[in-house]
Amino acid sequence: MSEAIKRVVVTGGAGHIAYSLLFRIANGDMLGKDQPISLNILEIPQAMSVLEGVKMELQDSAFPLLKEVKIGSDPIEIFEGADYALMVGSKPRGPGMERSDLLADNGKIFVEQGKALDKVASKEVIVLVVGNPCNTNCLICMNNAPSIPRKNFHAMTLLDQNRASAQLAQKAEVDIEKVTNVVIWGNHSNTQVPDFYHALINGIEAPQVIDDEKWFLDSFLPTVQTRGSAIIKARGSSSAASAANAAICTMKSIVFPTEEGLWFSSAVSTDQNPYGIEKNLIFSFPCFSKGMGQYDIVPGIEWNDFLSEKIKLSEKELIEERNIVESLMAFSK
Ligand code: NAX
Repeated sequence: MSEAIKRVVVTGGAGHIAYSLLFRIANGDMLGKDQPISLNILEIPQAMSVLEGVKMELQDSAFPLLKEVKIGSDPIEIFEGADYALMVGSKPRGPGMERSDLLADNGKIFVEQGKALDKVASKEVIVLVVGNPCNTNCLICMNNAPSIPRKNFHAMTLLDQNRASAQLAQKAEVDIEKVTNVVIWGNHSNTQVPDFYHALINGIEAPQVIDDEKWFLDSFLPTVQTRGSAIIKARGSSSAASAANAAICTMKSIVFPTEEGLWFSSAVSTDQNPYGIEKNLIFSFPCFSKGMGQYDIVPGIEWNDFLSEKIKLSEKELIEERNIVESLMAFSK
């Protein structure tokens, strides 16, 4: 028997990440090769002509799983019946723009889109926010969609996890699959904490395999934390294909069960977190999925003094971001 069609929303459909993302979703890389889908793609009116071109290319790819492509600039129309929403669209930081201006500007997008999800999406919709500052955008979106379970909101930190895994694999000269259990704690920003202490290489803790503390502190950490800027410097625009890949891997990790003993990083609601992080934030933790979007934060990972101190700094940054956008949310502290 064929599966019912799932409705996948992608915002920012004329942008760089979407151009890598849409074709892979349509090919079945995200929800599986037996899951027919329809794509609902949102853009601002000024970018609709580009999006028309993307739609034509999606049609010309003749993907067997792609049953319908709908494009538009009205979130209410595009989010109707959404089962999965990948929120990529946002404004880039312009010249002379402060981080607080970016937070406020993009925050407004996530007020409108959160309300639209609340009104017309499936009540089981799984939402992944990619557009930056993704943790706080996701917090705004979640707080403007009170009829959707707060657990269904994620912000993307799996690209950071993949970047960290790649650094470890290169240093240890092992295949990338031999690196597991990397956690990104906190914010998707320079304060993120890529946890090498609990990362495993061939099942052994990374510091036992790479006996070089100086490398971890002086090379590994800053490389992962500033990888986004390094890519902008090298290619003149920000990570796109690797970000699209991480978005697909994140949704897959949420939708399909996690292998016993493994975990994936995702920034999720702190409402019931086992690490004492302040409530009403979107914070990256190790997560374990039981399938169909049902996941838990993996408890019991011990923090040494170094991790504790860094994780608290990232929490502080997220509280500061929340303070800036407080007026965009109707939630009680
Ligand atoms: P682009 O500028 O190429 O594309 C963004 C698109 O969003 C544009 O086409 C724009 O018209 C559209 N857009 C703006 N406002 C919109 C709205 N209200 N509704 C719908 N669409 C809207 O950026 P791209 O390289 O695709 O990056 C998209 C976002 O991902 C950026 O915010 C970027 O910072 C963020 N990233 C997040 C990453 C993460 O790991 N979480 C990594 C990659 C990337 O930096």
